[in-house]
Amino acid sequence: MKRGFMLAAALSCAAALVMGCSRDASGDRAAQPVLGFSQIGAESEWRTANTASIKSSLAKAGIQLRFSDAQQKQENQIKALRSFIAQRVDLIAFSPVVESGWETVLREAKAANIPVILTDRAVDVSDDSLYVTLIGSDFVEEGRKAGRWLLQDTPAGSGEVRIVELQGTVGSAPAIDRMEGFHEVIDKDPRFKVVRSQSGDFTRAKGKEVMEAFLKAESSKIDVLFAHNDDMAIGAIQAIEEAGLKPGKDIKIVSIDGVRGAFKAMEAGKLNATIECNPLIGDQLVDAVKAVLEKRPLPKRILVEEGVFTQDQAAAALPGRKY
Ligand code: GZL
Repeated sequence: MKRGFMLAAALSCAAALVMGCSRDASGDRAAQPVLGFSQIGAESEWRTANTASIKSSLAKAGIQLRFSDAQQKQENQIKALRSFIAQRVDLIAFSPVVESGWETVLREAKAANIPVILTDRAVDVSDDSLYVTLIGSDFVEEGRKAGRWLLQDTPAGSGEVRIVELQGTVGSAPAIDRMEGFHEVIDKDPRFKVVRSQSGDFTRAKGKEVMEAFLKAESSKIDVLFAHNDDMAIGAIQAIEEAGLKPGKDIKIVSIDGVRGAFKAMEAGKLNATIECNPLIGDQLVDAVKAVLEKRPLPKRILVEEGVFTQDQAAAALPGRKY
């Protein structure tokens, strides 16, 4: 009897080792794998949808989630990652608020043999073995798509096109890359000139505040607003209306994300185009977690597919939008 019990215990422990399950409070092997997730915050409709997708997919997959909201502060994310390491979770995943400053804590995770998956945004590290994979969009291409939309929307032979730009969070991968992609396209055409560019930190409130400042400071006409996300564009729309101008007409607006609020603004004629940036990556994260636990190889980069939506498509597309 004793021998049988010992054998069963040994087999279950071996199974747990293979599945990579962590220890629960009593130090016994927990039944479910445990993932520590550090989310940037709840700064935008996009982020809220991203969090909902991750929580729902992990719950469906039976992966235990320890979730932390960093309120857009890097120091809170680093604290959360260190806490996950101390808890000896099976994996860590996070969306890094900015690209730099992660080397030390990622080395601590590596030293603890805890694999790290990046979601949404990239990190700038000297050794890319510090993370398993990055699941997210191609932000440079999103910036190019915004530039291409503007070129095709501008009549041939038009005069100078004066652009103001609401940047995302300073130092974040989407802000850096979207600006790069946008300029890669518009800088080829001398008519286009970015006359003001400042961060609105991806939020509606800051987007409105910075747009108000642009409108007050700019003596000459502003023709176009390029916003790195829809939430800042929606805030800017309020500022443009309060200045007595017509958003979408007096000032054309192109932004990025493709959230429901952007489709409603396009339906109202106040936004001209939104470049989709899909936040619904929960299932892709689950697939990556399972691959890591089962020691299957993963590509360093897992891309998310997305499109471009314009005003004329808004009404038909809105009912089917999932975020
Ligand atoms: C993009 C994501 C950005 C969104 C914003 O993948 O990191 O952060 O564009 C969000 O809406 O705040």
